Amino acid sequence: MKVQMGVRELELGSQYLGELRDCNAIMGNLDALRQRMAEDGYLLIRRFHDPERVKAARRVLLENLAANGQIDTRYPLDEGVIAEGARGAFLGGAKAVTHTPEFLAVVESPEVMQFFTDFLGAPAITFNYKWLRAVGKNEFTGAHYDIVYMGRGTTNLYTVWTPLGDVPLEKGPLAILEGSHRLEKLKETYGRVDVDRDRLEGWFSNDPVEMVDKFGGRWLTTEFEAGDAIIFGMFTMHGSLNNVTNTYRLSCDTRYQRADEPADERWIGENPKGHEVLGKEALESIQEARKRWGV
Ligand SMILES: O=C(O)CCC(=O)C(=O)O
Repeated sequence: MKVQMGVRELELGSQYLGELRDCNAIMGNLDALRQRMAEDGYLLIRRFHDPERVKAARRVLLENLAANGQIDTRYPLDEGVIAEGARGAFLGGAKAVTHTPEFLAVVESPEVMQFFTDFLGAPAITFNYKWLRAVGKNEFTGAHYDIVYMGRGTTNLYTVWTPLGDVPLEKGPLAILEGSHRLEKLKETYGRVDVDRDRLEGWFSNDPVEMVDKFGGRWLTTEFEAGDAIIFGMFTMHGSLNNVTNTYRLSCDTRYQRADEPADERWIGENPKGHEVLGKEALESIQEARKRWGV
């Protein structure tokens, strides 16, 4: 099967694209989970969340998109069909959606918080700011490390990527570059960036083939169902396949860390201030920076 990722078409099962493996068989074994995270740079957990709660959060988001004229109302709302001429929406920090009981019941559920308290070995907190995405047709996320967006506190910080509904390959699920959390030169260069301080765009590449040819490994992805989630660290290179459908790919990404470690001040508190520069000013192109770093 062929899929689109950034500027390339890739064949699933080729040297460029394989399948993520889930860790459900070792759930409950903390040592094994920590070892798996160290080895793979991610944990794919099927039914991490209650699927019914995910569906309720999905509905809240779809109602918000419909109220903004972004849904084609000739189809059932749950299908999330994109209105003529509408594009994707980034609703990061939009508390009217991200702080509804339905949404918080997924990303701040007692089960999720307990998972991180156990995994991290101390009481866990989550950033107040939540990243929420309705990805439109032919849209995708370029390859990046999350540290460049949220590296002012502890690096012992984890992302949970939660699809809000089923995300088959054609809807543009998340993809991870195998072994990228061990690429020391990349971590020492690109991995030291703070997009706001350095006024640098955050995506490292739109070209998944270039990344594999240069750094090795394969891109790994899978079909997600409502309730599934993938957890990864700050130095795991990831992006998404392209959404090639007429329906939105809905997902959120949220962050978790130990309460007793410093947190990036842009993302916590009652009204997190968010990025200082990204999205507000022209930034240096990553191509220039990559030449300087030699990566
Ligand atoms: O959902 C996406 O397209 C990107 C998500 C992402 O970059 C993240 O979870 O850190």
